[in-house]
Amino acid sequence: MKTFKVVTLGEVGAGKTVFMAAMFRRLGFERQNLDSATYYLTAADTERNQLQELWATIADPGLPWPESTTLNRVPRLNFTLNALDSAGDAQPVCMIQYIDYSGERLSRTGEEQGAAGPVQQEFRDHIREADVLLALLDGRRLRQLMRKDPQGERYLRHDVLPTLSTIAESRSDCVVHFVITKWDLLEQQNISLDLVIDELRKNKDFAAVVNRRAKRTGGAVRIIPVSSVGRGFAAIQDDDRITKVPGARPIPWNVDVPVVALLPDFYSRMLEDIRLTYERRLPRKAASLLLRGARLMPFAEAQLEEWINRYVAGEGTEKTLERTFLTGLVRWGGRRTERAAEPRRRSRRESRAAEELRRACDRMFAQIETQLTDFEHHFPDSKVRAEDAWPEDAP
Ligand SMILES: Nc1nc2c(ncn2[C@@H]2O[C@H](COP(=O)(O)OP(=O)(O)OP(=O)(O)O)[C@@H](O)[C@H]2O)c(=O)[nH]1
Ligand SMILES: [Mg+2]
Repeated sequence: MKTFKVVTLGEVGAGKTVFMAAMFRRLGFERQNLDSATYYLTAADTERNQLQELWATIADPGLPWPESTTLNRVPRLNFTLNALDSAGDAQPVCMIQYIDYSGERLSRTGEEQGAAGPVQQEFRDHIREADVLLALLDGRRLRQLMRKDPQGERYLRHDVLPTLSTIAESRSDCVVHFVITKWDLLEQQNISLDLVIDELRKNKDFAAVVNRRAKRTGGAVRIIPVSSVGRGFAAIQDDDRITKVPGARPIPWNVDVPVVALLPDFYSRMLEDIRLTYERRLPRKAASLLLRGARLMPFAEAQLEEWINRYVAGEGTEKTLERTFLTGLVRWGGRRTERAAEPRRRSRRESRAAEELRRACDRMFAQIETQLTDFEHHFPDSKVRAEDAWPEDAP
């Protein structure tokens, strides 16, 4: 089964672990019990129980927040993305692996890193293999930035640098999602995402990383505001501590968006890979039309299918199903770009299992499309398009 590898980045206290628990709460248990759901996440028993326990601790206003992740503990969470078939049964579609490193791992200096040897090497390997980097930006610090507090300015100038350099060192075609955590604290101050993005754009280092990646991935860079606990669950004290509000209940907000955006962004990246591979073989004009999406989609789709057949080499049911999923993703991605429905092509050779999976995937893709369109409608600036370069010569 196709496994998407996601590594979370962000300094100590950015909100990585709490986000992971909230995301699984929303897309796992809650979604499983939602009548309209066409997909949900599952995890192996031990991981599921650990995450549920973690969420129970977070959600209880009488208990302290969970501890910071220790340097050498590397929680690895393997989720299965399931699409529901016509009988309402789960069909495993792909795996999403999250690796939640301690924020300390990012900010260590040379000598200290040497002391932590093998894990640091493993961290580097994971970064190189990642399909998606989930870079969490601390909403509490960005709130300070927006209030012109020097600590907030220092955060963007200094504390975010290890995250940005790690992104710069990753594979150039890796999808990057910046997630602004603790959005409840920014919302309280009526700070909008556009204003925060304006501030981020002014930072030269940030702009350089964003531009390069957006160009190379065909626009698979996003800035997503989330709150793992939602409005009114936490309060910020004068001494900067975040406390829980007695009697409040957490309602995670937008925590599903980074997962929902993963599939279309992986598609953009595939398309860009194909474009680069075939660019030399195509007349220049055709290549530039392909880059702009639209008219050459049927051509791009054929190339993508060919690419998938090479990418998922081998025979057997497992491989056929993996190809079915990726081909479904390509068709859907193509429709997203074209903004027009395509007639369904049926193959006589298609097995019953593949047909069932294809239909289940189609329903899942349609729902993901609605969710993402809704999000993009509310936050049009959250997606950094390949052609929207951020100014890099700002002071
Ligand atoms: N207001 C608010 N506070 C949050 C939210 N998420 C996390 N926090 C606060 O941020 C603290 C740190 O969150 P963690 O998820 O443990 O941070 P981390 O990024 O995993 O940090 P390390 O494990 O040290 O790398 C929590 O203890 C909470 O106080 C949120 O959505 N809203
Ligand atoms: Mg942590």
